[in-house]
Amino acid sequence: MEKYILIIGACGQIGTELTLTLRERFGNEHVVASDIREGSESLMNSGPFEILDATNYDALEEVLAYYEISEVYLMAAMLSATAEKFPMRAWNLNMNSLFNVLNLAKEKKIDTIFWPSSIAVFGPNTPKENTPQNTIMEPSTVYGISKQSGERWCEYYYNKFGVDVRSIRYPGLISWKTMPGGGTTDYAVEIYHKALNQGSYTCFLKEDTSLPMMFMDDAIKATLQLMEAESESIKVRSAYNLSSMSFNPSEIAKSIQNHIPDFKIAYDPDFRQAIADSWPSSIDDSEAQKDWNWKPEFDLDRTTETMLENLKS
Ligand code: AKB
Repeated sequence: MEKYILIIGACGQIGTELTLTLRERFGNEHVVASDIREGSESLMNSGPFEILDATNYDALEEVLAYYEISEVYLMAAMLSATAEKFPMRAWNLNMNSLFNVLNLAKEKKIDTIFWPSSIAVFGPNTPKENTPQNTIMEPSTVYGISKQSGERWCEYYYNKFGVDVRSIRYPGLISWKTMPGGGTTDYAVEIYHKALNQGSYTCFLKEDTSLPMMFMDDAIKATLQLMEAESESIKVRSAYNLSSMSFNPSEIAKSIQNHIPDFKIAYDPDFRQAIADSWPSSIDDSEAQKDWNWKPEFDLDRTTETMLENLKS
């Protein structure tokens, strides 16, 4: 049977690339993009689009019925830096949108859900290096608290109601098609834009702050691999650890200097430093490797090459 897919938050950093990839794979008409605002031309012109607020249960139910949707990717969220400024708005968006899709799946109006978690579920008491799948999780940020609660609810809906919900703890994501917005790892995208446009960048994190990161192509590949895996092989119903590389601002600057020798970086840490300090610096993703054969393809230098090449053109 042909399936119809809904992407919520389709105009964001992950949503845009996910929508375009799913449209290539399943056909444009089979992938409905939705967001609270319109997105890039390539997204708007390649298939159906709906203005949709994911916290509005009735509106969501209507879109599901109209397009006969069976699979939902809920990518709408307020990220770590913005969530610290608007805690209640972040909680409302991040939790109520999730409850809406979980409850609609419980009512059998959705078959499968993808919901993104984050390395932000970990906190200052979590082991920092090679952070295991199961460990101390005491997030100290608004965003992290919402993601950790979300993970608990996903696992609960799976165990209690058989809802087929799947999730990944994304690291910081690096992409050239759409800018990220409101995250702590956003510096690793901004730096490429500034390197090309201005030849210099002032980083809001300290030079030795190492964080787990991933190039977008790997993140999309992982997401589709998880969604295509047989239900029985998915042993983790909270969210999977996922890893490809870790680096700090001085290391990404050096990687850029291999292509733009005059590139200069300065450091002026702000409130985002405390968020970054509370997160792991590297992640153990052996469960994802074991359960659905996860293997990344992009390291820092390949990421730098691809980012500079695409942003230049
Ligand atoms: C953020 O920085 O808030 C996000 C994340 C790590 O989930 N990119």
